[in-house]
Amino acid sequence: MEREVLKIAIQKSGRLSEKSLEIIRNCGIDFQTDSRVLRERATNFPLEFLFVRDDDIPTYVKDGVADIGIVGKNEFDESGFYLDTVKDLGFAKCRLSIAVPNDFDYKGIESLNGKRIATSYPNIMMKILKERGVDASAVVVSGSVEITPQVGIADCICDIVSTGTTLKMNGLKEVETIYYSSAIMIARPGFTNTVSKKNEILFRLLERMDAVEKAKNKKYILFNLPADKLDEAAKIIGGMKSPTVTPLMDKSWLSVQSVVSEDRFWSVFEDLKSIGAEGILVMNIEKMTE
Ligand code: PRT
Ligand code: ZN
Repeated sequence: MEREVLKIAIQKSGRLSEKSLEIIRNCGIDFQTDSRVLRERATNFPLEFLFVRDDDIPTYVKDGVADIGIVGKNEFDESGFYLDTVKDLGFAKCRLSIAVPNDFDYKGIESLNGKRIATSYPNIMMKILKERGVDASAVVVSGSVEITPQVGIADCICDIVSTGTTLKMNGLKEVETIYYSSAIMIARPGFTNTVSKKNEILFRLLERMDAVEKAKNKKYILFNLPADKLDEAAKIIGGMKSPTVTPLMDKSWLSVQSVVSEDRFWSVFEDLKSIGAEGILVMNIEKMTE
C-alpha cells in the first residue's frame, strides 16, 4: 500500500453522502461502507475518508484535517473560509430563496425592508440583501426554518428549496431566489498548485472523475456499412476525429466504430440506417479519455 494518502471529508449521512460515495466508487475505488465508522481507507487507492457532518467539512479542510471535501456550495460560502473550489460536481442542486407567508402582501424585494428573516445562512443572505439595497435583519436558526413565521419569531424565511413542497406545506410562497448551489469539491488554498504526493493523488482522482463524466453522455456505436458510403457516414457521425474502419471479408462492406453523444444518438442512428448501415450495435461507455 502506498504510504501517502489523500484525505477526503464526506458527509456522513444526508443528501450528499450517497452521491459523493458513488462518484468515488465509479472511479474504480473500492471501500467498505460501514456507516458506523468515522474513518475509512480505500482498499485499492491511496484515499482515506472522513465521514462528518456537512457543516464541519469546510473547517476540516481549512484546518488540514482533510485535504479535500465534498460539500454544498451553500455551506462553503456560508463558512466564509478562504478555500479553493476544485470542481463543481453538479449534484444536490438547490436554491436559496426568500419565502413569505401566503397572506404577506409582497410587492417586490423592497417589501423585505425592516423585516425579520429566519435563516441558517445569515452570511450569504445578508450579503446578497445588502447588495440589493434591502435593510432586513437575520434571525439565525439551525433547523425547521419554515415554521418560524407561524410561531412569530420571524416575518419570513430564507431557506434552501429544491422542489418547493416544504414551503407549500407550511403556507409559504417563494418570492425571491437569491442564490444557487450544488455540491462542490473543496481544497485548502493553493493545494492544487503545490507539487506533492498528495496533490498527485488528487490529480489521479480528478482524471478518473473526468473519464467517467466524459463517458456518461456518450454511446459507442458499431455497424456494417456499404464501402462507398463511408464519406456520408463520417458526415453523419461528425464531431469526431475519424471513425475506426475495418474491412470485412466481403470487400463491398466495412465495419465502422465510433462514439456519438447521447443527445444526437437517435438522429445519427436513423441517418445511418437511411444510407444502408446494418447491424447497428450500441453500447454504453463506462469510462473515456481523450
Ligand atoms: O447532518 P448534516 O449536518 O450532515 O446534514 P444537513 O441536514 O445539514 O444537510 P442535508 O443532508 O439536508 O443537505 C446537505 C446539502 O444538500 C445542503 O447543504 C444543500 O447543499 C443540499 N441540498 C439539496 C439540500 C436540499 N437539496 C434540500 N432540499 N439541502 C436541504 N434541503 C432541505 C431544505 O432545507 C428544506 O427543508 O429540504 C427542504 C426543501 O426541500 P423541497 O424539495 O421541499 O423544496
Ligand atoms: Zn448540516
